[in-house]
Amino acid sequence: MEKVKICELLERVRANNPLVHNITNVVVTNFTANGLLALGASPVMAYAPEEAADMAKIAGALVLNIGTLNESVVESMILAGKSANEQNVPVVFDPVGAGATPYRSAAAQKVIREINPAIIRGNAAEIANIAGETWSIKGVDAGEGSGDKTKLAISTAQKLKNIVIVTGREDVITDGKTTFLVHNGHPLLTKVTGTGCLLTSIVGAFAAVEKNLFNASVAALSIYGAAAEIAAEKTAEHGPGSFQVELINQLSLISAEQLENRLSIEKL
Ligand code: ATP
Ligand code: TZP
Ligand code: MG
Ligand code: MG
Repeated sequence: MEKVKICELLERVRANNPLVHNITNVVVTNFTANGLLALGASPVMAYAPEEAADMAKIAGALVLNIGTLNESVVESMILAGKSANEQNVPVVFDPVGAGATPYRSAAAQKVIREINPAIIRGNAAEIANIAGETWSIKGVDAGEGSGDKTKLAISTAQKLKNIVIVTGREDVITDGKTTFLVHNGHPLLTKVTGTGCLLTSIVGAFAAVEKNLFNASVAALSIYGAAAEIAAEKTAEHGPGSFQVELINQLSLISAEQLENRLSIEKL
């Protein structure tokens, strides 16, 4: 994928200000809304079963995240997801902590079974769990594991017939046939909670403006990683708190020129 295309998609998000409906977790709600606003998208969080379907059908994308799930949230996800599927609104799913408890794993399976997420984004342990493979997990954080993340992503995409994104030091994006690695990013992203969740919602923002969901995903991950690199450089003398704020700043400020110099993507 050309760097110029990635820059063009960022401009499109900023110009179109797409509505992104998030049913997400209580830890990351504010951070996610501010990150989407900084990027140029328009976030809305709507959880009530009474309105979830109506909100999903007017959104540019629906993002489902099971970070702090309960029965009501799962019910809303299914209602919103079915509505989005009917209206061809792309659904992005973040199976936070799948594999950590049986309840979480079952909820992730239910979402995948009853609705059709176009894109699934998680750490290696979460993706392994939804694919029925084993990987160590501690709460919502991926264990190091010993498997091959690229093979895991490709086999999961082939099995589920959608785009699979496995993040970590390198990010893998695959539809089961074509696979890209994104090398952008910074270790400080692992020291701020919700950076994975925000990334999933940012994938939603790009999916809202680009029909080619594979290109939308590559753009989202590489821009996010590049913004994190700049934020880490600007706050090098400080800690994760300053980095979190600067990441929001850079999502808003990052320019096409900066992206040209930083983007590090690889087609396998
Ligand atoms: P976990 O809870 O296991 O941290 P997560 O859902 O928060 O998972 P991550 O895999 O941490 O998601 O991915 C979030 C962002 O952090 C991605 O942009 C990813 O590229 C980046 N990232 C994660 N680990 C590193 C690392 N060691 N170096 C650089 N970037 C990283
Ligand atoms: N507990 C439940 S959801 C959540 C925590 C700490 C946030 C996880 O965020 P991320 O982006 O997966 O690190
Ligand atoms: Mg994390
Ligand atoms: Mg996560």
